[in-house]
Order: sequence, then C-alpha cells, then structure tokens
Amino acid sequence: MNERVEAALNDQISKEASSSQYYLAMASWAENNGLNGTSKFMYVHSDEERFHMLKLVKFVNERGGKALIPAISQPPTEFDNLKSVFELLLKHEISVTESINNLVDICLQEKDYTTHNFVQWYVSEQLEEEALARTILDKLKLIGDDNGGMYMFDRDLEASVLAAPTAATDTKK
Ligand code: OFO
Repeated sequence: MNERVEAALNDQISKEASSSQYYLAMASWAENNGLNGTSKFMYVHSDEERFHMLKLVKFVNERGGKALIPAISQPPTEFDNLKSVFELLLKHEISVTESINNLVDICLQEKDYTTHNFVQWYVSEQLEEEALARTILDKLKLIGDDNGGMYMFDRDLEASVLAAPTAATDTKK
C-alpha cells in the first residue's frame, strides 16, 4: 500500500477513535444531567464512530498495510449546557470533514483510486453528520432557555434514536 496513503488512513483511524471517545464523554455527561434522550443519541453516535474506525482498520490491513491502534487523549468531562455540547459536536464534525477531504486529496495525488473509492463512503457520511448537527442546533436555538421545550427536545431525540437504524443494523453501512 502507498506509504503516504497508509499514514493518512492511520491518522484517520486515530481521529475516528477520538470522535468515539469524545461522544462517549458527552453521553456520560448527558446521562448524569438527566438528559436521557441526548445520552442515548450520544452513545449510539459513539458506537458509530467506533464502527467508522473499525472499517478503516480492516481496509488498511486487507490492502496489505498495517493499521495502528492509537492511544486516545482524555476528552472533556464537563460541558456548559446542551447547546454547547451540540456546538462542539458540529465543530468536531467539521474538523473530521476537513481531514477526510485531505485524505481524498492524498489519494488523488498518489493515484490510489481504490482507496479514493473507499473513502467516498466517509465523504457522504460527513455530509449527513454535519447536516444532522446543524438541524439539532437550529432546534435548540428556537427553544432558547425554555425548560419545557428542552424536555420535549430530549424526548424527541430519544424517539429518533429508537427509530433510526444503527451502524450495526443498517445494511447500507
Ligand atoms: Fe466518523 O463520522 Fe463523525 O466524526
């Protein structure tokens, strides 16, 4: 496997692992603050990021490279409020999108069209994740400081998690 592509894929493995840990920290914070719907959403999201990481690990190894399992730094343990949690999530997803775009760029520079094809799945995934985070933030902006609205928001988020396919059950993934 091309060395530059392999290094970029390993860097992405590390980013997906960090994303998983970051959302796990958010899930735990939400659970401790009575936000059960948000907590379920974040637990599922954390699992999905781990799935993204595993998909990369398997691809690198199957293509004759060596997947490196990274150490992960400690994510934050406290968050200001629900809105700031989703603002951080969107910011994080935007940085992951940049990293995926960089990976696409390297694949093209190195003429590795197989990896380029593989990475397109992540391009679409990032589009979906950013859109979802923006939709959630728009709702939170409408709710403002209204506690009743916040309660409904958390409940709706729980319902959406229960209705949506997960990485483990979605055959498209
Ligand atoms: Fe892996 O999709 Fe978000 O970060």
